Parts: sequence; C-alpha cells; structure tokens
Amino acid sequence: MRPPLDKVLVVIPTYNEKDNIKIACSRLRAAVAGAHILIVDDNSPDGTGDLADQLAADDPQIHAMHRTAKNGLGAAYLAGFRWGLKQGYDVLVEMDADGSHQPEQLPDLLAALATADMVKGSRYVPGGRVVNWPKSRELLSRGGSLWTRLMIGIPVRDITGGFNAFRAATLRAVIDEITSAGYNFQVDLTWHVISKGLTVAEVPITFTERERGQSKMSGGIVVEALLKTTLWGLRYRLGQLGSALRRLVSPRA
Ligand SMILES: Nc1nc2c(ncn2[C@@H]2O[C@H](COP(=O)(O)OP(=O)(O)O)[C@@H](O)[C@H]2O)c(=O)[nH]1
Ligand SMILES: [Mg+2]
Repeated sequence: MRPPLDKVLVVIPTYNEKDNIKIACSRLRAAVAGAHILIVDDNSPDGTGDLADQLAADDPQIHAMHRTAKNGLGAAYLAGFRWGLKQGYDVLVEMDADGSHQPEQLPDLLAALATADMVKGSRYVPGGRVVNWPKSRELLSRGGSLWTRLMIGIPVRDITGGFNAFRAATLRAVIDEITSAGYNFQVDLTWHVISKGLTVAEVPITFTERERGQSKMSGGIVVEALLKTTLWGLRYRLGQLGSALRRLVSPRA
C-alpha cells in the first residue's frame, strides 16, 4: 500500500516578487482548495516578506518563512522542504512565484503522482508549451536539458523544469544529498531521485514568461549547472566504462 497523498504543501521561493506573490497564492487556493502554501522569502528588499506575512495572517493555509539573505533558489527550497517534511505533509510541490507555472495545472501533476515518486511539469513532452520566452532562454533551457541527457543519460526531457511534485518519502530519500544552490538544483533533485531507483513522470505544462518583476537568472547560475552536470556525467560515464572493462576481463562477473 502506498502512503496517502492528501496533505499537499506548495513551496514558493521569492526574491522581489511583491507584484506576483498575491496572485500566485489566490490562483493556487482556487485551483487546489486543500493545498497549503509556504512562501520562502530571502529578505527581499521590495517588501515581499511583509506581504507574505500579511497573506499568512489572513489565511491559515498560507505560511511564511523568512531567510536572512539571497542564498539561491535551491537553498530556499531545501529549507522549505525540511519544514514541510517536519510538519507531516504527504506531498511537496515546487512552484515559481512569477506566473510562469500555472496553478491550474497542479491537479494534473498531483494526479500523476498516484503512480510515480516524482512528477515533473514538462515543457518538452507532447502537449507541453513555452509562451513568450525569449529565443535565447529557450535555447539555453533546451540545450541544458539535452546536454544533461547526454552527460548523465537519464530519459527526462525537461530536466531543468521547476514545477515539480514529490511524495514526502521521495524527498526524504534524497534531501541530504542535494548540494546545488542555484537552478542546477532542479537537475540535482531529478538525478538523485532517479539514482535511487525511484520513478519520475513528466506531464505537459504551459510555461509562460513572467509579466512582472525581473528574472534572477545569471551567468553564475549557468556556469554552476554546466560544471556540475559535466562532472556528474564524466563520473557516470567512467563508471559505465569501468563496468564494461570488468565484464571484458571476467565475462561471468
Ligand atoms: N528565496 C529565493 N527565491 C529565489 C531566488 N532566486 C530566484 N528565486 C525565486 O525562484 C523563482 C524563479 O526565479 P526566476 O527569477 O523567475 O527565474 P527564471 O524563471 O528562470 O527567470 C521565482 O519565484 C523567484 O522569486 C533566491 O535566491 N532566493
Ligand atoms: Mg521566472
């Protein structure tokens, strides 16, 4: 028997999202009435943290966590996940604050979790779409996914996607091994889940570029992702080579 999937926590990391966070929360509350929301704010200078406190004061299903400095999306998620696991949620979800992920598609992710350990909202499976993204960003994302697929050989199409749902047990199995602070966090999580022999399902989503506020994507984030996936890939491919050589030397081993 698989554990229940009733108690859902959506973790939303924020840095300067005062024009977006309220809309994201109300859309989420309308789309999945039972879900709780945890806003993890990194001391945003624009006052997003105060707004998160107001939202939490007005709605018992909304919670706010405050961190002292901008330490990357991955670090914010890890803190949010740890809180959620301690509170006993069955399902933990990652979602951006800026409207890129559609809360109305969360029910599709949750439904797919019935038969998977992790579900990725995917732009690059049939039915998935990207709206209003500059060509350069799409190229970076598709190129990053392809590079990662080639390097670490896992069959996930949208490996950098950030609209994801996890069973609590899945996160418990990997959380202490995740080291990426920036956007490579998404690759890190997916790769560790697959390495444990757990299943990842991809469901199509529509990703829409933000209309308000600014992206926090930077060159440093890209470099972290490139270096890490290449390193993991080399390690993985060397491991494969080692096993092949061992089989050659002693074919029955
Ligand atoms: N707490 C926190 N949130 C962050 C940080 N960097 C990005 N975010 C949030 O992560 C989500 C995705 O970031 P965004 O800038 O939209 O990235 P993009 O969609 O790849 O351009 C948004 O909700 C951001 O506010 C960070 O360092 N700390
Ligand atoms: Mg965004």
